[in-house]
Order: sequence, then structure tokens, then C-alpha cells
Amino acid sequence: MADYRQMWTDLEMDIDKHDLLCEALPEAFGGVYLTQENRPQSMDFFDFVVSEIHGVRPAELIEHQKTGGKVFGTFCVYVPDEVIFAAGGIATGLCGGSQFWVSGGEKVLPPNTCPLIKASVGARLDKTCPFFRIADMYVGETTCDGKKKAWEILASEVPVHVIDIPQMKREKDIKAFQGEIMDFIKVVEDFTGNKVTPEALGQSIKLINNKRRALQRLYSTRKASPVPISGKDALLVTQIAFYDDPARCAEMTNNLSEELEERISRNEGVFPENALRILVTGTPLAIPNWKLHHIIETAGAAVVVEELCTGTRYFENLVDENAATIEEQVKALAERYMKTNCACFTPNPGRIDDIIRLANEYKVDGIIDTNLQFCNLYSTESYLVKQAMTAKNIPVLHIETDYSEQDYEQLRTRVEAFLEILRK
Ligand code: BJ8
Repeated sequence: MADYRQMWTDLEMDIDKHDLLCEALPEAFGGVYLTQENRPQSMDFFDFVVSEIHGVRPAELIEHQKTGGKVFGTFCVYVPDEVIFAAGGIATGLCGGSQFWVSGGEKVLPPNTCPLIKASVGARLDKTCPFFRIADMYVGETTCDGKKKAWEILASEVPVHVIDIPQMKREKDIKAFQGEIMDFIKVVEDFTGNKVTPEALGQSIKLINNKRRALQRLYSTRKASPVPISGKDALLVTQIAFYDDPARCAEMTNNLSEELEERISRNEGVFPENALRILVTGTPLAIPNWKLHHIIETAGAAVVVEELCTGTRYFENLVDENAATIEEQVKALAERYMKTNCACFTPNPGRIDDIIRLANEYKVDGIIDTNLQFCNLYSTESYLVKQAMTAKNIPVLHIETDYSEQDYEQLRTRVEAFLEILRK
């Protein structure tokens, strides 16, 4: 990585501690990613982004702030980025995916809190992530109890706005969510000093839709057999999409898809045609959480689709681009976001339907349902997932894990045993 020490010092980061992270990441990335064979050439860009993860994009965000722009940090796929971009702001994902930050979160959170929340709080409190330092405002949501309380802790550090996400999807809930988006527009307008006009919102709806279209195109290529890209690489693209510039992300993802489509036309893949095809579902895999994909793929199976927030939940469904007034656009936004199926909703049959549909579309041999430790929502819903998959004769393995490497060998054994059963 180029030298960004002055930038990190200006951000009042804990440089010594941050150095430890900078030392560990290249090795972790090299071991998981650069050991793969026959990677698409277009992955070079995404490798570069990771190699400069705490440098290039943070520097761009700071440039934006120098011209008076605001940066909003988000933690959930229900936050409508469109509103932020329409007000001339930039949205950047902040979910922590590294064990490195967990101990910082544990200083203030109960031990039985999910690692995603611990890592996110730890990244802020330990001053070891530039994105957490740069964001002028954090946008939280009421999805799960752990997050709801974490916002109160983070609010002593940085301005936090919390969007009330409904827990059901009745008509009145979708209406209530429209009201929340209207309130969010007002908050963002006041914070940025810029009006959200129908023209600006229309443009940002197209901007974010284009990113979604690009990711949809990428995922479509994974339906091919042999699969032209590893699950690890596809996961990396989705993880980066949370914080990269949306237009550049769409362009780079489209370039990658073009290369993959050419591969498909030559019947070229990264796994043999008879490799097992796996769908991963469950809690999000925030960057740099690559543990499960690495275990599955080094055991010879291909992850071909993720029913995750770092997967299809992030980009399936587009916002209607024909709405002309703010009210119509907000309605279109609410309708699109309420199509996303997180376990925080009750009931949540849409997620089960999605898993079955994706399993068929991507012709999977089995499903791995992964749950971050202490996430009650997904862990409880796993019972219903198992029940529904059993009824459809789709084999499923449920695992519970965290960000540490402690359970690595145990997980590997369980995944290998599952793959063995699928091969019989
Ligand atoms: S839409 S999955 S990003 S809430 S894993 S913090 S739910 S205890 S991350 Fe999520 Fe939005 Fe839902 Fe997606 Fe809580 Fe569970 Fe932790 Fe979670």
C-alpha cells in the first residue's frame, strides 16, 4: 500500500494498532485469493482496491469532504443510498468483518453480541478504520436488538440517524417505511445543506440501479457450468460494492462480466464441470470475512450464489425509474426495499422462496446456511430453512461461526463431510 500515514494521522487514528492490521491483511488476502488459479484478468482492479483498502477510497472521500460534501456510513441493505447521493453526499458501507476489531467492541458490548456488531463498534472505538473516522454521520436501523443498542453507544462518538425498519410487510408497514424515507430525506437535506429534488433523486435511483444491474449480470454468469468465476472472487466484488464509487463499481463489474461471458462462450471455467455447486445463505459476510468460501472452495466445491446481504439481497429488485415526484419516488423506494427478505421480518416466507428459487436457477447441489454466532434472528430462522429445504429434497448444512480462526478445522471437517454426502 502507498504511504497514507499522514492521512491516518489527520484522521486521529491509532497508527500503531492500525499497522498491525495493515501487516496482517496482505497475507490473509494472498493466502485466500492469490493462490487461486485461472482468475479472470478483470479481478486485478478488485485486488488493487483491497491492496489499497484503507488508502485510495478514504482519500477520495476526504477530497469530497474538502469540497463541502458529506459522507454517510451505513450498516444495512435497507438504508436507501439513493437519498444520500441525491443530496450530493456519499454513502459508504461500514459493517466490520474482521476479528481484529472484535476485542474493541467487547470492551463495551456484552460478550454474547454478534461479531458483526462487535467489529463495527470496535473499529470505531479503537480508531483503526479510516472509513469509520471519515463518515460525518452514521445511519443505523432497527433491524436487530444488538444493532439498536449499538447505535446508542456510537451516538456518543458521531451523529447517528436511525431509520425505523418495519418488522412486518403489511401495507401499513410499507406506508410507515415511506414516512421513514421522507424523514430521512429531511435529515440528509439538513445535514448536507442540499435539497433532494425529484431530478436529483431520479438520477441517483438510476445510479444505484445501474450498480445493481451490473451485479445481477455478474451473478448471471455464475449460472453457467463450468462456472467462470470462483465464489470467493464474486463475494469480493459484492463486498467492495458497498463502499466503492457506485458508477465505477458498475463499470468494473460490467468489464468483469464481459470477460466472464467470453469465458462461458469458450466453455471455460475455474472449477471442473462436475464440481459440486453450493448456495450459501444466512448472515452477511462483510469484508474481509472470506473464511467459509475459502473452506468450501479449497475442498473442491464451487460457491455459485449467495442468498446474503453481501449477495443477492443487496442487488435483486430495482427501483421503478418512472416515478416523477418525490412522493412517487419515495413510494417506489419503499416498495423496492421492502422486497428484501431479512430474518428481522416476521413472518419471512419470502426468504425461503428466494432460497428455493435461487437453488433452482443456479442448479445447486446443496446449501450451506451460515449463521454468525449470537444472531438469534437467522439462527432461529434456520429451523424453517431446513424444514423447507428438506421438503424440497435440497440438502442443507447449518453452521454457526464467528470471525475467529479457532473453529476453522472443525468447520472444514463438517463442510468436507457434507460435500462427501453430496458426492454419493
Ligand atoms: S438486512 S442481515 S444487513 S440487518 S448478523 S447485526 S441481524 S445479530 S447484519 Fe443485517 Fe440488514 Fe438484515 Fe442484512 Fe443483527 Fe444478526 Fe448480527 Fe446482523
